[in-house]
Amino acid sequence: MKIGIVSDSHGDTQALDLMLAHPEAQEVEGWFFAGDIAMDAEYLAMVTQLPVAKVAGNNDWPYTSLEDALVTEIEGHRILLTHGHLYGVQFSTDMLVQAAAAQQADIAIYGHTHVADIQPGEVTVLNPGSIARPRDAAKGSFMVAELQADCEPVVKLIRI
Ligand SMILES: [Mn+2]
Repeated sequence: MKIGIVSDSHGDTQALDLMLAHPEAQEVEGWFFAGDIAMDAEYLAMVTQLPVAKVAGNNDWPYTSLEDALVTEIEGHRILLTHGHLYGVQFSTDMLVQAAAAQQADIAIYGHTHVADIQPGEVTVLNPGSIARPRDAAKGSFMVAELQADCEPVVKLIRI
């Protein structure tokens, strides 16, 4: 199953539209939205009619009902989704990896830094970068990950 991973759109639904128009986005069966801002995750769910897992970012404080972290199981993988600001990801992903391991998750998805990151390992750490306000390139980015049981995820970073 292919999942889409996106973060930090910060209200720029045009960037989400550009992402959805990308051929790589066509095969996605569900989206993971790593926060900032929650309304954009709702927009994504509305226009795609697909399930969208979402968590609160540091700019999502009005959405008090949103979780800071979520664990989802897909194809034998356990995925921890969190924005990352509560795990010090500006400095290191060590705390995030520890949190994922504590939840028996083998994949950790975060955002917040607006810098794409792929770290293979016992816990595969993924940050799709920001779709709207990238700090690592001129163009925004998202990810598509193919998940199969008993296989490492196959991850593509895509710029819009
Ligand atoms: Mn943030």
